[in-house]
Amino acid sequence: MSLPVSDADPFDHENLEDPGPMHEKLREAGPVVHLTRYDTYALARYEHVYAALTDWQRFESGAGVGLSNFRTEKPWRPPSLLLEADPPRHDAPRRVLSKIVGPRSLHRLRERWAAEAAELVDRVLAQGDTADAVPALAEAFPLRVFPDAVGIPAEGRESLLPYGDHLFNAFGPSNDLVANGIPRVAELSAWVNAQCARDMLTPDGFGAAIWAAADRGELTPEQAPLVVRSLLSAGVDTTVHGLSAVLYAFATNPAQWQRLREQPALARVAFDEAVRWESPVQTFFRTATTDVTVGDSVIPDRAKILMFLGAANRDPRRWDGPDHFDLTRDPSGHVGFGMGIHQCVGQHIARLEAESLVTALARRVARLELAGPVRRHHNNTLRAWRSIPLHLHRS
Ligand code: OW4
Repeated sequence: MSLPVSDADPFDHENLEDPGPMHEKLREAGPVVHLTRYDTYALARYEHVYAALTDWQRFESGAGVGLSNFRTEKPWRPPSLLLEADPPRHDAPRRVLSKIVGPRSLHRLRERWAAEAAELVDRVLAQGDTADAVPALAEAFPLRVFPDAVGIPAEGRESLLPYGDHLFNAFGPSNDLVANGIPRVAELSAWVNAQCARDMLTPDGFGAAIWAAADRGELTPEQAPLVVRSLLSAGVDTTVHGLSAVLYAFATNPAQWQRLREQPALARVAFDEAVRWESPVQTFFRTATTDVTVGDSVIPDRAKILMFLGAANRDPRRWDGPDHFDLTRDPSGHVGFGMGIHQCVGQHIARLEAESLVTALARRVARLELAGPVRRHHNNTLRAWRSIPLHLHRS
């Protein structure tokens, strides 16, 4: 029995700025590595991350998917019925939401979102040939179309980003990033929770559809607002940084932009390749429900296990030239949306947002390149961006 150890802190600022070198060390150290700093077990190879994600019985989510264990520490908000639950509690909320945000239901949004994206890109281009892609595109587009689709009012929706930022920080240790979010958490949570009530939601949105499922007895009236909360929690920061990732990928890989321009239908695969390449959600924890043998090592019952989605998505054992953003590759099987019963229920929304925005840009912009230094935003869970200055050369 051997157990490789590491004193790396995945949540320190150096690793949040550039996790690549740490990912490589963890992958090379062995199938599982004890992270002594947090007494948690790291999985960083694709094979083992995939295996754990598809084994919810031994790698549970119900004790929380952050570092803290709900069975011994009170969670900072009532747990999510989706992310932080396992069967059977997870089943009804998952079934209801998968239908509401599934590919068939989203069809009615395609034309509207294509038009919104075209308008936004035209507005940005009208202001000149440079723009900061993070606020001007990656934040502006989801903040426009997603809350509308859920059915919440325009007022206050700027609270969604800082709420999500704190939520994703709170999956990590109680470090400076979490401390910085605490002063606003009561205000932001109160606002988000208020939007989940039936009478706050427009009749045609995802939120109203969740309440209609409760009326049909598919959810209890207590479950409905928490399912709406999941959409508002998971649906904004993730797509903002996913869109930032695909824009950064194109800005730094001009040949791939030319390929997309020649073949606009590549917009969808480009987004999945960017999700593989950047892994906007870098990590989630699971909790062992029993002693689990991985390779030659035993993860003890109750231990927290940190799943490095970003490391798995660049594991050279699974991917050829993993560090290249390459539209000729088939990125399917990436674990950027997770895998198994918890795989991102909103992934079709994210893909449709990306397809809409990237297609609108490809129609109008012949070339895009960085116009200055990029800046990351550090978050304990997200591979996030603060600024991506772009030169947009109109076609
Ligand atoms: C990535 C996710 C993230 C944050 C919150 C929730 C889900 C939720 N999925 O269900 O509240």
